[in-house]
Amino acid sequence: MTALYHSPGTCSLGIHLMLEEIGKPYELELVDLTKGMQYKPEFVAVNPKSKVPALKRDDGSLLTEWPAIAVWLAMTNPDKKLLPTDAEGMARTLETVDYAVASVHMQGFTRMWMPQHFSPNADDHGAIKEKGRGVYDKGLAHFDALLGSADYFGGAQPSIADYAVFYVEYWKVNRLKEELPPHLAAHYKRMRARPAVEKAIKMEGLA
Ligand SMILES: N[C@@H](CCC(=O)N[C@@H](CS)C(=O)NCC(=O)O)C(=O)O
Repeated sequence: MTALYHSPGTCSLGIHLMLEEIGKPYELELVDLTKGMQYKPEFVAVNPKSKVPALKRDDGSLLTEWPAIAVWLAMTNPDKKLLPTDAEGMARTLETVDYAVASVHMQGFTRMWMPQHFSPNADDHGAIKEKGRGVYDKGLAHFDALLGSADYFGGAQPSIADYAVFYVEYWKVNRLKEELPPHLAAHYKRMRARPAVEKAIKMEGLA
C-alpha cells in the first residue's frame, strides 16, 4: 500500500492533505524530526536523503522531493484536477510550487527554524534567521498579491500550488503565531474548511 513518510506539521503535511483529497488508501509512517528519526539507520535505509516527505508507492518504489511527489499524485489521479493540463496553467502552477518549496520554505523558513543547518557557529544564527525572515516575508507578500481576491492559485479549485502555499501559511499561523496577509488569511481559512484538510491535520495531532 502507498505509505507517506512524514513528520507532523512539516512540509509533508501538504502531501498528506493531497492524499486525503484523493481518497485512496494509504498509510502514514512517522519520522519524527523532533527526535532526529530522519538520521536513524531505519529511515536512512528507506531515504538516504534523511528528508520528509517521501512516498512509498504500491510497487514499493520511493519517490522524494515535494514537487515531484505532488506532480506524480496529480498526474496519476487526473480526476482530482490538481494540475492544469494546458501549458500556461501547468507552468504557472509549477512556478508557484517551486517558489514555495525551493525559496520560501528552503531558503526562508528553514533559515529561521533551523539556522544550525546553515552554520555550526551559534554567533551566526541571529543573522541567518534575519536573512530567512526576509525571504519568508517577501514570499508571503508575493503570494498574497498573486492570489488577490481569487479563491485558489489555479482558479476555481485547489491545485498542487495551493497545498504548497498552504504549508508555508500553516507555519506562519501555527509556529510563528502571526497573522497572514489578508488574501492569504482568506485562502488559509478556505483551505481549512475542506474536510480532507481538517481530517489530515487532526490525524497529525495538530491544531
Ligand atoms: N527539497 C525537499 C525538502 C524537504 C525538507 O526539507 N523537509 C524537511 C521537513 S519540512 C526535512 O525533512 N528536514 C529534515 C532535516 O533537514 O534534517 C523536498 O522538496 O521535499
